[in-house]
Amino acid sequence: MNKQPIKTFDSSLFQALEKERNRQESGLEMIPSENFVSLAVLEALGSIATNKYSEGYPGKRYYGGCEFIDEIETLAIDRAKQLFDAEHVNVQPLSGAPANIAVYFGLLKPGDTILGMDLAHGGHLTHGHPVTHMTKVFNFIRYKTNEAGKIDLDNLRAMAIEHKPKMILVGYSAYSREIDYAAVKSIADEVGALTMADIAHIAGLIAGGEMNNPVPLFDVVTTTTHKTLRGPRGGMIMCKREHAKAIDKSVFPGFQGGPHENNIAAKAIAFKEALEPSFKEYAKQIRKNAKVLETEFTAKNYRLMFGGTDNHLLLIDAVISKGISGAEAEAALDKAGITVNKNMIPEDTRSAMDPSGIRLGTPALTTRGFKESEMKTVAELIDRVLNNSTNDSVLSEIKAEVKKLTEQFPLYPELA
Ligand code: DSN
Repeated sequence: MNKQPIKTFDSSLFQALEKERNRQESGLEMIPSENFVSLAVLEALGSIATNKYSEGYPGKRYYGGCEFIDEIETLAIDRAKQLFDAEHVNVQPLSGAPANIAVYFGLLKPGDTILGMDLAHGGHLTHGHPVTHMTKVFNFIRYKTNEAGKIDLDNLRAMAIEHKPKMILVGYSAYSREIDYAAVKSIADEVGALTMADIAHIAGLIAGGEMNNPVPLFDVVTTTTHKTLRGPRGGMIMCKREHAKAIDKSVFPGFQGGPHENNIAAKAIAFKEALEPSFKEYAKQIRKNAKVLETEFTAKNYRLMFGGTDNHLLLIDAVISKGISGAEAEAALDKAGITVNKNMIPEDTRSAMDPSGIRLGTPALTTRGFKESEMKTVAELIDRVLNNSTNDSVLSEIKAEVKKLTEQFPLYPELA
């Protein structure tokens, strides 16, 4: 077995990792689905739990030697149940897309209709975008936000009555408003549909008590664990007891093989962190920081989709706001050390690779320690970038300012 650390064993990989560490340390990370995990989460990810095969579930494995792996997985499950008030939890999904696919196959039959939100209106690829394989198996009908940027519940009800879905799916990737789960549940009950929420983006805000929790109400709720929840890259399914067997069978053996137990160990750590009182403060601050951006960009006459934000993210029309495309805005911000992603906006007339919008969020900067005053500075920096998107010397100057700002909030001094 190799006994050398990465640094001496593989200088090519070491240098690439160091460059990425420096990028994370010296830039403003504003992709709303990204975050920075604790050293304990990193430690669990790099632990010996990666060595073990453990197909099955705690107490019912297909391999020997799983008694301690069972302890690890049970800790993750119990903590997730406590965090979200869940009846049943499966922590094995490798990420959000596999979690969603496992739910579709676990609770539905091929050909069944699913009512999900359109991608350009804030939905997710796995909620029925035609480029995904799942649309060959299930009949996805996609609803949209209205002109006011809200989910029109009357229209959702009319669509549910017309299409008779077996499942109504809420929970979004670029939608910035709260969701009325009770109203959706009542529409689903009226047409005999199951309810599913994909809370990947807002799981940390729900765990921190900052947003409505669909888990006690809905049939099934999926999430990733690496966004606002601030855990390792991975997925999770929470459901009512009556669906537990179908969901577990669908994840394994239906869809996946051996679970990644190092990852599940890291989920257990992240859930313990999310149960600490300080996590509530973090969740509150994420929203306060997003509100500062909303206020600052509104004052600068930006076009904010959905009229602003209730959560951690903003979707901005870069074309109307600044006369440049989302891709141009993303590229200019990148040159200045500010990372966001280009994004479609509702009724976008441009393509997915060169859409009209940019999506930005506050979780990673909040983890870093940014509060309201720093967010005001961040809004100023972004505005200057977008006003000078083709002026490389101004963008370099801003990059230097970004670096100075980040130096006041070191991320992983222990790893330097
Ligand atoms: N890629 C994630 C996001 O950025 O929202 C969703 O899968």
